[in-house]
Amino acid sequence: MAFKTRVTEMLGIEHPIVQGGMQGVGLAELASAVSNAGGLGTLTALTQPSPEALREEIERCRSMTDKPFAVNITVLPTILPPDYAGYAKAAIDGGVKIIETAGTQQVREIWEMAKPHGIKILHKCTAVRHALSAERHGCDIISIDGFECAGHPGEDDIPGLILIPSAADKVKIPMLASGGFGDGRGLVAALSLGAEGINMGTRFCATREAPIHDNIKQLYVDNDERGTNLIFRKFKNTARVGKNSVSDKVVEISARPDATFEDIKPYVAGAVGREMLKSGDVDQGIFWAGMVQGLIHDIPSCKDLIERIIGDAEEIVKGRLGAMLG
Ligand code: FMN
Repeated sequence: MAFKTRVTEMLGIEHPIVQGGMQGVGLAELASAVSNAGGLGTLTALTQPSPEALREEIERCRSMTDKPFAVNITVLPTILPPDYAGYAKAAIDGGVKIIETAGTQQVREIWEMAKPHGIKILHKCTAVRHALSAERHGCDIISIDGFECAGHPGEDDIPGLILIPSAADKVKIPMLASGGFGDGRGLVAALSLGAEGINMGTRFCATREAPIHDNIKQLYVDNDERGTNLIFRKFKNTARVGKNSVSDKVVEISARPDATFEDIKPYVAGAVGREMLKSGDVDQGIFWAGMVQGLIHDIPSCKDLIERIIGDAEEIVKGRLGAMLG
């Protein structure tokens, strides 16, 4: 059995389950495993040091799966912006059919580049108004990310239970529910709330194929739903990260009335966080994680995870909910 939605139709995938872009994690090993399991795997462009390296990673992923996969391009405010257009061109030239974008309005330049090539644009955002704006600008699918999510939940603090149906009331193009999803119950809930699939980040980090150290995978299992910290609030660039001694320290420093970004800078370097994913030193730096850690209890293969989610969702719809109807 499979859940057929506009998302599965548009993306040409079997199950309405997407692996969102993940800095340091979205490599060919994970993306191909998710796609081979019938979901949509995603390579993360900026994990590659250059557009040329992304071209090679796309080729590597294609050698590992003949199913569709996406490339995520995340545009964040930064002093020295990466060559976003170069990464977009690498994805287009590489024949990728789906691009996931996230971040500032500058993503529109990527949409303009990709659309003429028939590429489907999946845009991730955290507010209904941003979803409507993306729809107006020709995006194909919205990934709406609730306050529970790992990464950047925005500044409105609206959890998925409200955000997803609020968006579904207004957005006409198909939507993926994102943030806090990790099992079959979540998938059924997302479909009930008006989404046509789910996007998961944290849950896919705790899979066999995630190319990160076993200690970090175990951390996602050991942490419960309280195992995150919100950092960068003060700078209006809120990020939900895993709770450890480093993110605790950042929270502590940020609470000082006179704290500036310079005070926390030594603790939050992205390069150290990426190194931590490889070294397995759980207190080396900052790592991205969502509240869904409270629902993660094992480290399955992507295939077993996706099969379990679909099987459980089916059982809930046909069994538990069906029985309630008598
Ligand atoms: N989202 C992006 O758009 N770009 C990124 O580079 C990115 N890096 C992430 C790295 C990690 C390790 C994790 C866990 C998430 C990251 N995200 C990024 C967010 C995910 O794509 C996804 O939106 C989010 O994890 C959904 O919430 P969940 O973790 O509760 O499933």
